[in-house]
Amino acid sequence: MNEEALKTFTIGRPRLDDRGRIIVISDIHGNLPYLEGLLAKLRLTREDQLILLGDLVEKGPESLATLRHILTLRDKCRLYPVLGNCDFWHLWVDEMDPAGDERTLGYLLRQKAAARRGLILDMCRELGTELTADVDLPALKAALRERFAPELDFLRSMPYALDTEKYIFVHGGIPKGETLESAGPWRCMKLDNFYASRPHFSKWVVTGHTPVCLYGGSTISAVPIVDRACRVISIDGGCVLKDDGQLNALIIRRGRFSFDWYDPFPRARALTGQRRGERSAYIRWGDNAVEPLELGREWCRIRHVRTGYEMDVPTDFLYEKNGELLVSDVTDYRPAIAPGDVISLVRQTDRGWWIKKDGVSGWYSGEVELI
Ligand SMILES: [Mn+2]
Repeated sequence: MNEEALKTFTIGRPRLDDRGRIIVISDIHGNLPYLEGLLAKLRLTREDQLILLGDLVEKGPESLATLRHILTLRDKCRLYPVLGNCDFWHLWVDEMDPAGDERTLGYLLRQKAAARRGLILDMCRELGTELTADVDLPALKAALRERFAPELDFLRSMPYALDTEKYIFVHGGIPKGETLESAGPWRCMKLDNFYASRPHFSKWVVTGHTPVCLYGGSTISAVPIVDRACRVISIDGGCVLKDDGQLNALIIRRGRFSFDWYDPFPRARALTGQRRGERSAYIRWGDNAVEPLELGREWCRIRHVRTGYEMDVPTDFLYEKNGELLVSDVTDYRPAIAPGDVISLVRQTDRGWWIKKDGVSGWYSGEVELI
C-alpha cells in the first residue's frame, strides 16, 4: 500500500449529542439484505447519528447497490461514514497509487475469475466494460469517475476515524501504545485482533473489522463485546464472513449502550428442554486443520490437529486445501434450552438443528415450532 496516497485520509471530529441515538454499524461488506433488515428494525429518525464503521463494500454480493443505499441514508439521519480497509477504491480510480495499479488490476481479475463481486467489478458491469488484462486503464478510470461521481465523492469524503468527546470510532483499532495520529490510517484500519491484547484507553474505542466470534474461547458468539475496564467495544457480527453471522448495531443513548441485530434465519420456539453440554470447543478459520477419525455420509468424527480435541461435524463442513483437511468454523456447543425459548434455525441435520440463541451458535436436538 502506497503510504503517500493514504496520507489524504483524515480524522473526523464531529460533535455528537444526545438529541438522537448514536448508532454504530460495521462491516456491512456489500450485504444489502442484512443492512435493510437491520435498518427496518432501527427505524432511523433525523436526530439519530449513524456511524458506519468501515468495510461498507467488498466480499459480499452487492457492493455498488449497498453503497448507493448508504448514500440515501444522508436524508434520513445524520450520517458519519468511516473508512475500512476494503473501502478506499477512490485512490485507485483517482490514480493516486500508480505503483499499485498492476497489483490492483491483478486482484480484480482474480476476483472476476473466481466469480466474486466487488465495487469496481459491479461498476464495470454497469458500464458494460469487460475487465481484462489489457484493458485501457486510464480510459476505464475516466469513465468510472464520470459515471460514478456521487459514489466516489462519498468515498473521498470519508475519514479513517472519528475522534469525539467521549468515543473514538475506528475500523480496526489503535495499535498498542499509539494514537490515531501516530499509527496513521492503514495500521488503524487493518489492525487484526485488536481486542485480543486487552488494551486500555481513556476514551471508549469502538471498532469493527475482527468478527467478535474470533475473540471467543469455546463458543461461537456474534454478540458485541463491551469491556468497561478496557473501554473497548467490538461489534463485527461477521455478517458476510461467517455462515451464521449477523449484522450488529451498537446503540448509545445518553451514554448507555444497547444492541440490536439482524440475521435472516427463521425464528422458532423450542418445545423441549435441553441440558447444556458439559464441554465445548470452537474450531475456527486459521487454526482448522483436522484429521478424520470416522468418515460418514452425513457426519464425521474428527480430531483437531493442534489441540487433539475430538468432535462430530457435518461432513459438508470438511474441505481440502493444499493437501490438508480443514473444517469450516464449527462448534459442538449445546446450549441450555428451556421449553418456550425463542431460537433461530440456521440449518437442519439428521441429528437436530444448528441454532442461534441470543447471538450464540450451537446444537439443539429437540422439537421446534416456527413463529
Ligand atoms: Mn476490515
